Amino acid sequence: MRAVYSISVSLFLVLLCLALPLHADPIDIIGSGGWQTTNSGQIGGSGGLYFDNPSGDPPGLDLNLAEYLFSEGYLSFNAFYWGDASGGFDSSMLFNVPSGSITLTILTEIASQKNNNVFGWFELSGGIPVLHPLFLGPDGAGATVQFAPTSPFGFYLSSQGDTFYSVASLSTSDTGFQHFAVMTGNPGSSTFYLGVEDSISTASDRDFNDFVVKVTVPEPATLVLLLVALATVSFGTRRSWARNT
Ligand SMILES: [Ca+2]
Ligand SMILES: [Ca+2]
Repeated sequence: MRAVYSISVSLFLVLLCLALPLHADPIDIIGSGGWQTTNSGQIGGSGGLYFDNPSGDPPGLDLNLAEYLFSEGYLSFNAFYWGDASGGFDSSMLFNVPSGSITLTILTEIASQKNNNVFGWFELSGGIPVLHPLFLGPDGAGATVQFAPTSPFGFYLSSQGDTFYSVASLSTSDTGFQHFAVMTGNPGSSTFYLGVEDSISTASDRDFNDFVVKVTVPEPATLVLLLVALATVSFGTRRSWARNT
């Protein structure tokens, strides 16, 4: 009888999981854009994508965000970026992630202000951003941090008295211009890359390599639930079979 009860509960869990959106992406971007594919013809400083512009950094470091991620092997061609299909940005990006902590690791900062720039996440309280700094000026490549944001949340970067938000309408300068770019090898994976342009768009190279972080997010809970439920069914069935033989 207990075995029947156990199997019934397990089957209920499986059905519940199947009813939930199993294929929800680990990170859900709230904005007007979508995941778009890149290809070799779009990358290379041609300006075809809003973050793919010729970098003004010194020779050897003059790789924009996409060029940097490709050359270092973090991504390969036919990766994805968040924006519109013609290469333009989504001016307002907020993020939802499954519960659990997110891990950020600085990959590089190719910027004259790298020892002064402050990066963090923000939440909105009555439309006003509440800032939570994560990396201060001295933090550089290899620095890592874990945090558990309140979803939905955004990212910000403060540089030279300006603060740029992933909701560009909030930015203190260059308002409306998106200073953040998100790329991934697979929107269903748990790894994303974020690049930031730290200067106003009319006076910068728009290379988005000024602050580059790797973002690792938890797997969607529904998948974990399903695996637990399936394991429970298997265990209950085996116990029931063992008791009846
Ligand atoms: Ca730049
Ligand atoms: Ca730069």
